[in-house]
Amino acid sequence: MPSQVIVGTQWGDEGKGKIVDVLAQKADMIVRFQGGDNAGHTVIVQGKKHVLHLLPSGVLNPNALCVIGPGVVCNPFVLLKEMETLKQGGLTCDHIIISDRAQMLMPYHCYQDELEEQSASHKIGTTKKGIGPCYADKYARRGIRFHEFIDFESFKVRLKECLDFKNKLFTKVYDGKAMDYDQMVKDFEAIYDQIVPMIKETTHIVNEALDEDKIVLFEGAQAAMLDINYGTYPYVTSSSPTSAGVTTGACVAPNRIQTVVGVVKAYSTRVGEGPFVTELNDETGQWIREKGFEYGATTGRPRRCGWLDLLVVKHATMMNGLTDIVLTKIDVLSGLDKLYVCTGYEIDGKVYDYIPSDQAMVAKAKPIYKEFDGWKKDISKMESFDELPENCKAYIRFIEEFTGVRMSMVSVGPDRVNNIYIH
Ligand code: 2SA
Ligand code: GDP
Ligand code: MG
Repeated sequence: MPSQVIVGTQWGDEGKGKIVDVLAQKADMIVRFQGGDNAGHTVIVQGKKHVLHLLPSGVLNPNALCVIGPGVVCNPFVLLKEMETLKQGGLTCDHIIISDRAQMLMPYHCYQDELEEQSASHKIGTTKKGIGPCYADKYARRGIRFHEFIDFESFKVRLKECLDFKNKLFTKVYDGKAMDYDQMVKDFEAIYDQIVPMIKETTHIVNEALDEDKIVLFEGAQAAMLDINYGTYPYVTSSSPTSAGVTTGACVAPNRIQTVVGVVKAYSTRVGEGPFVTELNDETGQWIREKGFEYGATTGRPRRCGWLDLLVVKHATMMNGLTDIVLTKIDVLSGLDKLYVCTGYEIDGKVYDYIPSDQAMVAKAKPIYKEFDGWKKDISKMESFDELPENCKAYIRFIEEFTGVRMSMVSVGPDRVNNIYIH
């Protein structure tokens, strides 16, 4: 299908980066439409690991245009560092463009994120990459967009205005330090020549590619439960990491979206604060963390681990209009005697088959589990569905049945080649 959206269905880190890289091998264009360098997408090709934050995970295909779309909050310093790392590894970076409408994530956004997290009574557990403050400025209409960077003299005036405002906030509200304007101007001057040639009007580029039936991937970062409207608010990120986010974040009309692939991890993880109904604060949780190497790809934080919550995946199915599911990391579960999948919540004696909006209620929810027998065999080298142990097949089929979405692929290892294609 020419237009494919790839989104996370849980709390992120489902392995979207790996799946986008696989699909990108046949794509003409890969577009990021939300988020920023809070994302951590790991791609492994022939044993070599690449961790991407701002760059689309399809960047390893040098023939596909990589677009940092209008809905992204882009820290230009981080972007250049990431490109530098790729270049040092012998990869090309001349196929990357930034939307002139994308928000510039500024050094003061990162500092604000840090100060806000420090002083908050209810910490969100952000990545401290400045994401929330940058989106807040965007919607307060005081953000700086990339097209404003091109005329450096007027950019300096905007920077002064914005920094004066932020410095008042830092020193008077947060008891923090003022940031130095002259130094910031110098830092931006130093990256000007590298950034400006990448700034383009991307909405036409993307829509023209769709007109020409080119294969365009829209790569979501974070996931459904971190969605600003429909996630576990306030413990969410500040964007819409869903297929709906593509329409506003990449300027693509809803009727142009054909395939929506939801990436489902075979168990649940979450980084940061907020309710997590199937969390395992025990040896099994620890076992999954170590076996699945569940540590933040951006911050290195240990991820909280738990059983698969199909209420969460069902919620993601509805809000994204999933046409396909790709299941990842099921190889991690090999070796367990029993596995559990959550099919409902019990809250104050009442059974819920959907996720309530009030997080205080979700925090009280008791998971209703369906039990599965485990399997012992290592499945990470298997190449067909038929080869999988029967108990593993039953687990997979139940996910398909419960969500009503066809499973088109099962990922059984982190490398680009560790996949079982089903449909
Ligand atoms: P933010 O920084 O404002 O977006 O944080 C708000 C919440 O969103 C969560 N969040 C994430 N959750 C999972 N993975 C993310 N990316 C990194 C990774 C995270 C890391 O791939 O591992 O390295 O820690 C990501 N980005 C944001 C965040 O934890 C907050 O709950
Ligand atoms: P993303 O944010 O959704 O792109 O996911 P991350 O890259 O943050 O985290 C997923 C982790 O799981 C990475 O370390 C991947 O290399 C790894 N991974 C992806 N798919 C699989 C899989 O099927 N099996 C195993 N064992 N690891 C996987
Ligand atoms: Mg990640």
